[in-house]
Amino acid sequence: ISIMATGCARGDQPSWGEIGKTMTVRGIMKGLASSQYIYYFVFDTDGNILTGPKADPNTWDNYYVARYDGGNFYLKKPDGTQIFINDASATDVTVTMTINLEDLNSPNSIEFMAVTTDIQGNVLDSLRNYEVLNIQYRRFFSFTDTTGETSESGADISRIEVEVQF
Ligand SMILES: [Ca+2]
Ligand SMILES: [Ca+2]
Repeated sequence: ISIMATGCARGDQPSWGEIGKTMTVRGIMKGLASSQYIYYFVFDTDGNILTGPKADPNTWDNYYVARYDGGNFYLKKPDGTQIFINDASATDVTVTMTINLEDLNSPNSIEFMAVTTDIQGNVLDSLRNYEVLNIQYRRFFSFTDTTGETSESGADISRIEVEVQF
């Protein structure tokens, strides 16, 4: 097990193409995904499963925040830097982002939250609670979300799937 942290700043240059571990997150909505909404996947990698992201975007300063926003995919880091997520899509009812785990500081576990908002930032749906992803031991996770029934079905999270590729 490597415990070496990649602490050095690498600027804003994406590191795609490196051989490494990636994690694909799929958010499956009830209706068609749309650029009328912002889709967030939030990752807490502090190693403490007792803390994790809540639904309120104003509380995410210490987390890695991936989002689909205005047709582009971004990953914002706790230090405020932001990179593009190039391996991502929003097709039909599914928003998919593949993230290099090095860009999350190579965690063994992640506290994960998914949230949708409108363009103004009002939360439309989220998971009921954050989910703990023990990616050291498991490669696939699936969560059904039965909360957040909204007429805005494109923002109503139905299921989240997370797959780790080594
Ligand atoms: Ca935590
Ligand atoms: Ca929902």
